[in-house]
Amino acid sequence: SRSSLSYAQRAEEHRSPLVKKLFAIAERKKTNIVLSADLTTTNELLDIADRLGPYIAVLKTHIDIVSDFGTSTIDGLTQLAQRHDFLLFEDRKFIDIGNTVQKQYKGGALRIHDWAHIINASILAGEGIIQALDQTICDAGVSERGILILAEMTSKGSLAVGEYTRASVEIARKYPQSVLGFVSTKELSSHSPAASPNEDFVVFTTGVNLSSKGDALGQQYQTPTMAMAGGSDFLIAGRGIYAAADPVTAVKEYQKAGWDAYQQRIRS
Ligand code: 5IU
Repeated sequence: SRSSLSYAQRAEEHRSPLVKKLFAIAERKKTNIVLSADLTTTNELLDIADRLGPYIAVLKTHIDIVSDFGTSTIDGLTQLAQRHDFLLFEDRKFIDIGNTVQKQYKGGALRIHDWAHIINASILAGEGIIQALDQTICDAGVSERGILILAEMTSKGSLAVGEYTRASVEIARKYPQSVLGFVSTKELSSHSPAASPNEDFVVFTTGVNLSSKGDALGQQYQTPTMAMAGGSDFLIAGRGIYAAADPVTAVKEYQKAGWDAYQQRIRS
């Protein structure tokens, strides 16, 4: 099955240039870690991106929490992404009607389409939101842009389950040009009857922590090993890394745990 293939094998077969690039980065740097860099000033964000950049495949931002956001934030992130060979993922969680999300994505104060390789969106509003974002991506003609559908969430009592999660997979299948895969706790699609043999969605998993089981506000964690065994491809970790006493040591631990679990999976 898909989860026993290496990133290199999947890169070869994949139709998306962005996914090819992502898998190539993972192989080059031997990392499947996505740093959730939830820092609130440009200096802190760029400093952590510079120090941890060598050990991660993707940097995930919440750009609207950066209090002094501006051109230097975007320019800095873009330069660091090039220097350290990682992609940028803006965790904006688009959720409005198609017409509105196009404006939020393409222009606005945050100019997300200009700099973020990856964005994510919820299908609460129906398929139109994905159609709208897909249209923006296809019209812009920039090949390195893609969407992850939020098929599940890690917070306690999440309503993104069951039929909702199944609908996420069905909608994803209709937009192969722009939908790369899912944010979910586990692999979702390969067992479903409609899966075509060469379908290969990428699974990003949040709520990954080596030492904590959750936080006081409903976050629920699994370990890198559990997530990779469940078919995750990229592990998203925030406080477990950036809030550690020594973030560089922490990111190396997560990198090793994620890579060991990946190698074990492709061997079995
Ligand atoms: N995030 C989740 N759970 C989800 C989704 C996104 O935690 O289901 I979708 C985000 C929130 C935060 C990061 O930016 O991932 C997790 O951070 P910690 O590793 O610090 O909990």
